[in-house]
Amino acid sequence: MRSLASSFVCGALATIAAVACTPGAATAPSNGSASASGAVVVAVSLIKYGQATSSFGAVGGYSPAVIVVARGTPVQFRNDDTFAHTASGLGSAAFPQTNPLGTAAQSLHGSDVSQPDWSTGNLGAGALSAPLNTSQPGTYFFGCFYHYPTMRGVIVVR
Ligand SMILES: [Cu+2]
Repeated sequence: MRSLASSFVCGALATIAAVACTPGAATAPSNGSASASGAVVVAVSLIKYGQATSSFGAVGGYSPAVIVVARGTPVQFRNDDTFAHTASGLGSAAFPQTNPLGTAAQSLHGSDVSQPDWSTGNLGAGALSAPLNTSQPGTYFFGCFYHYPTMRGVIVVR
């Protein structure tokens, strides 16, 4: 079980490395944090990462949109668009039909995905979010304040 989770994380990191090497990609975040040690970085783009199906329903706007991590692995979000997004916890056990996020999601809230109201806050072009902890195993639904339900995904902490 542990090795399965580890290989998934390594695969995800390899994907991220490939994206980071894309010519013309933003090299420095315009705000936000440095990469945390061992963090899984989720790429964010309404344009690049289209709708996909998952066992949780439609997802999109994040790559990967279903993020599976071993407990304790930090997760960060990097905006690959030229306009703002957020990644914000929905605090629900499934995707709501309409956007439940209030304007509070536009500012940084919480530090762990197990907190129901966590949010990266506004991520400008190229910005990297503060690292979020994954201290509790569970399934955490999240979305973008501006673009839900088009932009949404799931963090699975094992
Ligand atoms: Cu968005």
